[in-house]
Amino acid sequence: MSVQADTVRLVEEHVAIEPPDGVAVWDIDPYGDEVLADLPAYYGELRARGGFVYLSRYAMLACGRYRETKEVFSDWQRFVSSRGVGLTDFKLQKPWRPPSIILEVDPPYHARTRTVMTRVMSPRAVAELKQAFQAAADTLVDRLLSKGTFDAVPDLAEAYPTAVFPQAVGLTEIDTRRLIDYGAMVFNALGPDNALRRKAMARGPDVVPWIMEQCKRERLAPQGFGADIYAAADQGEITSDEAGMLVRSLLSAGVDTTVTGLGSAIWCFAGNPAEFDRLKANPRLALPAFEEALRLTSPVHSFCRTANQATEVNGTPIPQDAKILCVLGAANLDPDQWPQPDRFDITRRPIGHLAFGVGIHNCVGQNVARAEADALLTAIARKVDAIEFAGAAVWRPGHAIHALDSLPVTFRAR
Ligand code: OVM
Repeated sequence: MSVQADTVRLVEEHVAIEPPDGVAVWDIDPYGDEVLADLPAYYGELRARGGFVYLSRYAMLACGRYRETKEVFSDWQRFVSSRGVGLTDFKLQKPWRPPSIILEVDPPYHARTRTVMTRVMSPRAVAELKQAFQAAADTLVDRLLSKGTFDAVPDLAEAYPTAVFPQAVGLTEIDTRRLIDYGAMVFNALGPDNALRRKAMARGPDVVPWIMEQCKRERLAPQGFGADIYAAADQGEITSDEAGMLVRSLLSAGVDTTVTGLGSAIWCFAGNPAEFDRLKANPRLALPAFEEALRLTSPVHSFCRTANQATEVNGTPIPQDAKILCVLGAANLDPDQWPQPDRFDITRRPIGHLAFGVGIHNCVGQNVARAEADALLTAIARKVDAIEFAGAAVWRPGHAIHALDSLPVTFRAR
């Protein structure tokens, strides 16, 4: 009886579709504790069931094979973002916050905001931050070496991006906890209204007003991504309200994601000491190693799209209005795309991985993320002789983020 009531409530937030012909029906909850506790196992089962599966609990589709996931993500005309990239269809239900004006919009409007953000975080703009990023990485790694054993989630993965990214944005008040908790809200809000989402959202009254305040022009330093965004408003490219919303996007997408990617990269090296030896022998592998860690661990494991028309993908009919859960983490481990997909190989150079997405909405901050990873992994390659597990790594359930909760490690000095 409660199952029935629950099912009805869950599909209220988007259009309930019928299972298309030939698509396997799967009665799991992809946002349930068991699935989120072991994502790689779920990825394999999802791919094995077909190019698409019908999730009966949510009356929606999911895909996890590389080919289909890439096709859905690549076509913004058929698979729109303006109806939300989580479970909620913004056509049917009001989102929890005003929609992002870059992520949750379609062309032609999207091009206006995207152009500004692409320029603000261009390779040239990011190159100017390299020295500061490297100095902060060197300092942090020295501090961690003097500790020896530490939890790499708070002490490294959270500590590094929160030491460099808020400064790069130009925040004048830095509150690590609120920045991280806002990310948890934004990403967990993409899933259903379950205990996990409610726990993240409970931080809202404290965190949201603080975030919105930091997006104001008068709060931002005269130099940084924030100031550069407001300069675009001065040029008449966007309005100053839009500038504030784009700063909000930086704070939504720029912290949790990099925290997660860097923590997972350390996990990859702790579990693959021979690959760490290769990095030490050639610190220029820092960036290719980070790409491979992204492919292997997919910090953003899933995002949705909504079919704006009836269509077909690789022979599967897709009904109009279908929500599609695109499981990027599964596509990044698809054995039809990646030889020995579960192997961490820092010279693989995994071109085409979907960890930054693909298509017009692909990560606009990826140059910043890579610069952070390059600085940190280069410092580690130069200064650390060995990375060893000092306890069990624990993963944290997330509706869209696949992150470590705890990673006890020991750094041995070179
Ligand atoms: C945003 C944004 C962008 C990318 C990811 C994200 C859901 C949010 O513009 O607010 O996380």
